[in-house]
Amino acid sequence: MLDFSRLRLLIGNKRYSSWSQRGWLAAKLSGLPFEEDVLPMRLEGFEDAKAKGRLPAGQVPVLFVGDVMVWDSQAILETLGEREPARFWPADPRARALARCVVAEMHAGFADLRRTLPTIYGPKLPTPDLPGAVRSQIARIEHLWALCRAQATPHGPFLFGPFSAADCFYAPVVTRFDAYGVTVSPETRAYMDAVLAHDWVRQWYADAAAEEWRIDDYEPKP
Ligand SMILES: N[C@@H](CCC(=O)N[C@@H](CS)C(=O)NCC(=O)O)C(=O)O
Repeated sequence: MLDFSRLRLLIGNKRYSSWSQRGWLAAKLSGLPFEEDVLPMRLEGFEDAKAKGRLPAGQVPVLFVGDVMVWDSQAILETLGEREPARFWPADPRARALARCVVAEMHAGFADLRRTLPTIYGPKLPTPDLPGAVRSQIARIEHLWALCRAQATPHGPFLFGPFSAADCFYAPVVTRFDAYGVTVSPETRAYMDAVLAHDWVRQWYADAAAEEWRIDDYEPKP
């Protein structure tokens, strides 16, 4: 048995860490109380956590469920989702299979997009030149979101209706599209606006804005 009464989430800087945001949104979605430790990347606390074995893959996020370590965003989603399946996954088995596919595709893919539009929560940036591979990945994501919306319940504006596991994984894509002013369809924009207006996403931006750490390599170049 896992002790879900003792949850501690280790994450990176909210300004820069999209994988942390996925784990954190999953923790919020669980509805369970959790403690969060922000370990600023490239600074002593992060290195110290690595040295002490608290970041087994050298990366964030890591969720401690009691004394059990879960060290990857998708594993965190699955672990919390086992405890609260109705909050995480659609009730309909076809929609649920699709939700698992889109989460897995996000976790495993879209490397060109992630490289070309690096995560940053706060500034609005000019749209860079988008290579063909990135444009294809954006089109693929818009297609996936449309597939999900076609199977969504009427109970909400998110991928499957209410905010769920799939939204935890695509919120950091929404925020990227928004930060870099990526041109999208009106349906995509409506989904993005719903995500950006969600309380947890707004809280993430507010927390990111309050951070003082800056990593030059991750800041936009003039
Ligand atoms: N596959 C991992 C990826 C985690 C990841 O890349 N985390 C980045 C932050 S967003 C990290 O910890 N980087 C550590 C570093 O750059 O030192 C997951 O899904 O959790």
